[in-house]
Amino acid sequence: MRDQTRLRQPLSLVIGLLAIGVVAWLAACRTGSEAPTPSRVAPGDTDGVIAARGLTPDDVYAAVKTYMPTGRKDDYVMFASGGHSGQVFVIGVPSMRLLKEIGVFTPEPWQGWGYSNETRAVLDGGKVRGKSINWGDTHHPALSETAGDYDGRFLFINDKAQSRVAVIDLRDFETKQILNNPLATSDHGGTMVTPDTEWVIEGGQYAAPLGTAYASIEDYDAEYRGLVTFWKFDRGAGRIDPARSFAIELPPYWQDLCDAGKLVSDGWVFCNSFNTERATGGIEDDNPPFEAGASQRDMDYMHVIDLKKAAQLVTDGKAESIEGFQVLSLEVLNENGVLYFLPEPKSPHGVDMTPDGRYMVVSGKLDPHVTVYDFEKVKTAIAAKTFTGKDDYGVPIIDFDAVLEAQVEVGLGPLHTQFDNQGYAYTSLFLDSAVARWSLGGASGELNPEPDWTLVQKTPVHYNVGHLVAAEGDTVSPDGEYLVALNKWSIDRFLTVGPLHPQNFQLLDIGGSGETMKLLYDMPIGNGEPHYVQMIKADKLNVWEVYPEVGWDPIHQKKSENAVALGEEKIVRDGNNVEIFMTAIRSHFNPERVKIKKGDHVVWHITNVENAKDATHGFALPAYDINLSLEPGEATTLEFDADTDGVFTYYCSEFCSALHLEMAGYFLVQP
Ligand code: RUQ
Ligand code: CUA
Repeated sequence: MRDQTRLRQPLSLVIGLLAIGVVAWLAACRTGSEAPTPSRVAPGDTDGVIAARGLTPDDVYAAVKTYMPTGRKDDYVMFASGGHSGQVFVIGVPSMRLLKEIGVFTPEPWQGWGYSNETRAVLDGGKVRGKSINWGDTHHPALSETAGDYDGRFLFINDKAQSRVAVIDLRDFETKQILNNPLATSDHGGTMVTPDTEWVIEGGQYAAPLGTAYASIEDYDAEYRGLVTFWKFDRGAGRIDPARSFAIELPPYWQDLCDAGKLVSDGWVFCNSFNTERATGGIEDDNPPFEAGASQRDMDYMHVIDLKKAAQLVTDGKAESIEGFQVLSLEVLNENGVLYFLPEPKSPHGVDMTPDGRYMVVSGKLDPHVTVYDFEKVKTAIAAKTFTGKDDYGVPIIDFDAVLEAQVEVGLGPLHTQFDNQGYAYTSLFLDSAVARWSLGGASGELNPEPDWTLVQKTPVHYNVGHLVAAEGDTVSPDGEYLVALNKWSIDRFLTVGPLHPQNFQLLDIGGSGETMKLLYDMPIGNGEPHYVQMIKADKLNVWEVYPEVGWDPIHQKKSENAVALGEEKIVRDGNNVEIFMTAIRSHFNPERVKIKKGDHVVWHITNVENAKDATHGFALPAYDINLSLEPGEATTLEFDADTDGVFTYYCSEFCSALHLEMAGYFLVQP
């Protein structure tokens, strides 16, 4: 019986294949007169492909504009926040290829981020009240600047969820420092930098008692406070210095995005706020929900901050200490004329300085205009005390009409604005799902052939655009050329990958004065929700391809004290402490056998002694939750208690050579 079945199978297979063949042949006959399917276009027949795929001239233009022949490199690099992945994405423009994900707030095993002593120490810098937090909600990356222009040296990023900031060194694209703001539970308007990166700005978000102490929500007005923090950046050390950093106490509004002044407005900082209604929620107690309670007033307050004066007050010892952090109280701010409020319509979100530093552009989420303020007029109003009164916390309110330059009707749900090199601004319209291009007027309008402060054009994007970015579009010298719309979700744009949809980055061509913006590329982001992106000319980056010296400690950017040289491999036991000195080289670890006893404390130093570009090794150790990435020249240390006995094989987790599978060893833990 069994044999017969086996014989019958090939026969039925042949009959089946014949049947499929006949059907296919019939189908081919029927479609013979129609356009050829792509697979039947001869290789090299470009016109045939265009016809077969039904591409329009615009499609072909977009393809030609973004395609990178193999080996050719992108003109621009985007640094995108990774949203609630806690990381940063590095993307080439115009190809929109993902080049790297940088581990920041979230352990990232493939790059060994959070598994070695060195990287764990960086993550531990972001402990919140003694507790390790293994994720973040990154929002606003900020490239370091010199004289208001990107200098390609550092990148900063915030964690909205835990009020933290991180410093990334752009020589090796690795995170070097994470700090928790001890005063706040959340932030949003960070990170932004001042024109020479002396200060990294962290704008607040949800008001709470300073120092994260407890206070009843019934005591909101008296006990809850807003906050903007100025972290002092030490460029030489490549670190923020918390001891020289300070915050300013603010009324319990919800501070949002900030931008630093530049050129004529250098030394000043402008931050939006919403919920100046001081709604405290509580629908369960018949209070209006936040969304209604926080949107009642027609105007909220831009916070106009004299940062130079504030820093001087801190130097003069006028700050108090809360949770060990320097804070200038509202009283000190008011006594010394550091803080002013500027009415801004309506539930504002983005505030963006024009490239010449002359005008602040504000978008009110519930107002179809962008509102443009003249900084010179603001200075005059402050000097002449052209105020309409004070808020409940004693902060002077500048007369709106005295400083207003223009309002441009751009469309529904304006959020963020960037600039190009032709005198245009670009504002994202969340509700319209469009990008508005409008011309700058006033003193900024010189470059511009169009009339002042006028909407020029709107281009639909797909869809719900949040931030947008133009090439170097928030610096003193924007490049124009490319713009990317950061759209929330991507319904109908890509193959469905389940109910959690990717986000969509859309690349637009904005080169050419006054011409129509053209859509060039859709890029799905299948990881977190990137909020903001900055785009830098690629040739401004000076990135190492291998570490400068074998035995390098990337966290401290110098040769490691724990570097292990070839020939110096050893295992040293001192009581229950076992210290392993290991090298990695194609294609072996040395030693290949590590024998210890259960209960030993293990300190394991590994140095990748190769410095060829293609010689990264991994180090995977099962059951102990360890994976390292040892880039060429890198030295690292890991430490753990051997609390599990057994036989464990460590191996190299990067395919480094033909004999990569042989790059392994035995970790023998005796009971
Ligand atoms: S936000 S979509 Cu976190 Cu910058 Cu405006
Ligand atoms: Cu080293 Cu694989």
